[in-house]
Amino acid sequence: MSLSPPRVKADLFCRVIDNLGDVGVMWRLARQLTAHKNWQVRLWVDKPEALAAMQPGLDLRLTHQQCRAIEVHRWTEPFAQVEPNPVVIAGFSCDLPDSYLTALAQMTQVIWLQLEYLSAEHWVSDFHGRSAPRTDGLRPVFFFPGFAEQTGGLLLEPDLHARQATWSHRATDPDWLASLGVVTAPETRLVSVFTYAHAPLEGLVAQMSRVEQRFHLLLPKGQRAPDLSPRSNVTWQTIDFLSQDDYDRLLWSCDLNLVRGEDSWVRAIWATRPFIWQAYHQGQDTHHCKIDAWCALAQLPEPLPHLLHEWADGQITTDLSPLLTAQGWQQWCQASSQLSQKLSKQTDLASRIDLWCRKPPHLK
Ligand code: TRH
Repeated sequence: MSLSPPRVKADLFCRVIDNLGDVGVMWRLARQLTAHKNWQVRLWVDKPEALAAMQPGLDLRLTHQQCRAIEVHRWTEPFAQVEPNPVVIAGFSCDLPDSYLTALAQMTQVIWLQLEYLSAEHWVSDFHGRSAPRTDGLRPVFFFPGFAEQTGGLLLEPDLHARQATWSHRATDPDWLASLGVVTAPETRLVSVFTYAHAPLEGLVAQMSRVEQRFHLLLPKGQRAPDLSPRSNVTWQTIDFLSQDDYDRLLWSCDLNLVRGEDSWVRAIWATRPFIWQAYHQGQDTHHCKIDAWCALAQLPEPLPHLLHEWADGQITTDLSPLLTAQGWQQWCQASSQLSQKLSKQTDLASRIDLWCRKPPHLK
């Protein structure tokens, strides 16, 4: 008989600034801690509407509810009078409510993690785990997800690869794709498209149209459709915005995934298929440093490194066609699969957070 470790009670906070990554990451983390680590999670989210898009069944009329064994609360101001839980995680280092912090400062044993943005840059290893003592005695710890052992790791469910293998074994279920309204001719490469509005989709489609190969693009509702002149070999359609679980299935079912931001990027890595990541555009070329770091780590086949920079900025001149031919494609598939396997070997983010909170290391 295996004994569960003692229950960890935690408050997770999420402000939906823009886009969906904030709540996407925090929901995934909440689910993993609850399902696999014996945590009891209270998730405070200021816009549950964003969560409802990826988690069907959430009732937006309620101020709080149980969903997948997680207590989901609408985070309103002024903040509810609640006794804080002994573990607190601020998603993307969002500010916590003043009244909550006052109550937190009166508790004797508190672990407060500021969960930061994901980046492959080297400095992340140096800053991960550092804390910043405050005048009220609280010591938030900066917890950086990342790709190296000295970071917080990546979100990866322990059973993800097994589920994915079962799925792929069924040759990426045509019935399931048909239930989304997707029916394609044989030998067509399916492409999932989730990019920022300025992604140069037309440029990519123009390159695809020069290859002897059929492509079919799947665009979730809300995604800008490419301005396509009729092409014989490149078609596209809109599909519903999917639940997070179905979005994973979509990534496993497609031959090429266009992803962005943070969470879909990581999911595309686990999907083991070729993908093109669009970094979130930041001022002062910050996103270019992130792309450089990612390309150095991932050892992407040429000409992807250059293309990713252009792709993020919304124009492509790089010729991707060498990777779209049969031989180049094989190379790209192999590189994607190897990368996924390599990164899967690391301890995942939820496990590292769990370990940190159960056995807090000496604070740096
Ligand atoms: O929405 P994003 O652009 O979010 C980004 C990142 O979080 C980035 O780090 C942050 O700085 C910026 O916002 C403000 O992309 P991301 O991170 O991929 O999040 C999208 C979420 O939506 C992810 O959890 C997957 C989910 N999703 C579905 O559940 N179903 C779908 O059909 C699609 C297309 C996405």
